[in-house]
Amino acid sequence: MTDDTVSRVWTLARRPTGTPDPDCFELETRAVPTPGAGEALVRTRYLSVDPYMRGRMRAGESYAEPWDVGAPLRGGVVGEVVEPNGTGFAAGELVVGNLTWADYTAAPAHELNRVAVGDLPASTALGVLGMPGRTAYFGTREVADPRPGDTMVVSAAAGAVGSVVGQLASMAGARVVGTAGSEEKVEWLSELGFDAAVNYRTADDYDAALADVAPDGVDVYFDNVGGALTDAVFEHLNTDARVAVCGQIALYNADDRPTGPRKLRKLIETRARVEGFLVSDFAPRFEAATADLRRWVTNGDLSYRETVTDGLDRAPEAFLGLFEGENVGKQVVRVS
Ligand code: NAP
Ligand code: FER
Repeated sequence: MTDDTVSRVWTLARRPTGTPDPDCFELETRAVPTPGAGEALVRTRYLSVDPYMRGRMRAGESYAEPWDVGAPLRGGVVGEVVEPNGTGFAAGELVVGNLTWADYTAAPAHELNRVAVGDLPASTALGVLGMPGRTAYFGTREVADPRPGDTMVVSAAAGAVGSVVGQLASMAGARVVGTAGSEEKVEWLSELGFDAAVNYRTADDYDAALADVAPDGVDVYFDNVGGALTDAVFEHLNTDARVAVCGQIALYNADDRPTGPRKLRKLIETRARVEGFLVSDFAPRFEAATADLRRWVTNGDLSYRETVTDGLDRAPEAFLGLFEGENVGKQVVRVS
């Protein structure tokens, strides 16, 4: 049982250089916040940890506002309204919002949405029915655009975004190849209906591994990873290939942009189109995307997994594990 008069809250102790470690985080005990006018008090059930948060640890990130040193960390939270305070929510109602890494957050009504997961677990509002699911939905359908007969490669394919991308690309009729960092993940990808999968950690030659799983070349690449793996995929792009740049997690801990042989010449030869995107670009259509995803999960067309770490005290550990590939599917922290 947690004490209901105090709220544990994680703050940023210092900005990291290179790979962050647990010393970057500090767990403080504060009074439970008093909601102001128009604010509800929310008790955290699940907290999301996501790769983009590495950008928030850095000063001056472009699309993710930096966290301030000494201030509470923020992130996706599913929680229970304990004091509605005139916001229109009911006590006990489950809401989702960008709240704090804490037991309790006071938040204005416009920053909270009712959890709309139907009969599915509330945690899915942070995963397959949340930001990562929507990233997969729009990134696949609007940016990558796989078509019947295409070969599509998905990197970090056993993660929250990648696992959904691969299944949506299969639904669109593409032949789907995933890359992931363990045998357990490769096996799961085959259960999800991926046509082939590569364990990039044990492949000593990415080029040969790709030639093996994509002998007719790559028509679509959904990139979550960047770095050497992406360099290798570029060499296999077909004429008129599409590359959706979703994430570059292999580079998030690098203080300097790594340089090396550049692969852009391949884009001239193939007339490939490379397009970055942010899930937030599609915000006006989030509700429709969530409704589609929920229907597909409910009727069995879309599978998902979650890696649940127990306890707010372990949130930094769960976050740092993303960079070691410790999660299968969506990584969440169960707080209460
Ligand atoms: P995730 O895939 O569930 O977790 C991250 C995974 O990345 C790990 O499990 C690990 O799996 C892999 N990884 C970590 N370090 C790596 C490295 N050095 N080289 C290769 N693989 C590495 O995370 P997610 O939330 O679904 O996010 C996936 C990507 O999408 C991230 O790059 C994220 O920034 C991006 N994203 C973008 C948007 C957008 O709007 N553009 C929105 C959400 C997420 P392995 O075991 O396979 O290594
Ligand atoms: C958002 C736009 C992008 C967002 C997350 C991202 C939480 C993630 C980007 C990345 O992981 O690279 O509005 O909301």
